[in-house]
Amino acid sequence: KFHKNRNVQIISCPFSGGQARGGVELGPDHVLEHGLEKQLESLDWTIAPTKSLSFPEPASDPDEGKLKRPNFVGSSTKNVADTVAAALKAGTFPLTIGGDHSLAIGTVSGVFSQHADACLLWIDAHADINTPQSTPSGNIHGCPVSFLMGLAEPCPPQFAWVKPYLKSNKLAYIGLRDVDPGEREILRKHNIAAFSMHHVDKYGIGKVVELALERVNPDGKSPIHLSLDIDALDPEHAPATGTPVRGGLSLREACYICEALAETGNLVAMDIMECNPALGADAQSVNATIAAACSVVRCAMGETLL
Ligand code: 6HN
Ligand code: MN
Ligand code: MN
Ligand code: MN
Repeated sequence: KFHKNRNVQIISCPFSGGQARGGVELGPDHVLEHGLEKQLESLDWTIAPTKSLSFPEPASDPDEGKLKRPNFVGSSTKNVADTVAAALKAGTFPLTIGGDHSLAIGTVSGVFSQHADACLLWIDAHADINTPQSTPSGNIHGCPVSFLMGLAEPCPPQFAWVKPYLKSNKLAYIGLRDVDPGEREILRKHNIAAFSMHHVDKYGIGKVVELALERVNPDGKSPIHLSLDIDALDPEHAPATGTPVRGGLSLREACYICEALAETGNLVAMDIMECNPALGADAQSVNATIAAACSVVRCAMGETLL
């Protein structure tokens, strides 16, 4: 058994305030209705009663510069941070189901508050590292990493609680293929380990994970947080998501990443984000997306390790 800790705390986060497309708040219920809890139980995990967070909308939420719904995202992610931190303190593995990827401001803050030496693997078509200045859309799900690194200067007041825990040498990306010009500059300036689909093709997924871990966890001792945006997968496998980009990871490549991280024995938390059951052409594409999300989670939780 690669996971020493086999107590999981599922945290359901029906939140869509970090972007404009309705429906992503339905993601957690669909994933749970797909039977994820039972599936994890059959992998020998003890399941704490699932925590379902609710996210009250503020009465007023004017834009903060370009940022949309800053009050809503700021207060919601603080709630998530506290919940993830409490789950770790209780000795459980926080598995957070989104909801949009702005939630990771909370999940990563919660993990680093308990594991200052952690590293972060961000599996996504996008880098989500826009600053309040560089964001082309104003959607905060495109910005979480910049807040976590303290790159937002000045920091919007709604995110003043976010500590800049994340250092550039503790972050690696896999799956990138839609990176904005301002984001490219940031990745380069901070020398962040960024493995795009080009690298996956060039080296193969096995080597890419090895290279990524060498960069962020050279001594193999850091706790690992995996934040997985379902749009990292090719839309063939995960069409029901808000910002799909063609040319993505195969289902097996995504599963491989999760397995390889599980295999380290150092995985302490996971996010599965951006499933939007209101999108996708038909019921079958929604079902495929939810099934893919459950698959990658099971792989991270040790399903395919013997
Ligand atoms: N996600 N880079 C674009 C933006 O609006 O900043 C897209 C972000 C997508 C965010 O996939 O979690
Ligand atoms: Mn994405
Ligand atoms: Mn784009
Ligand atoms: Mn994302």
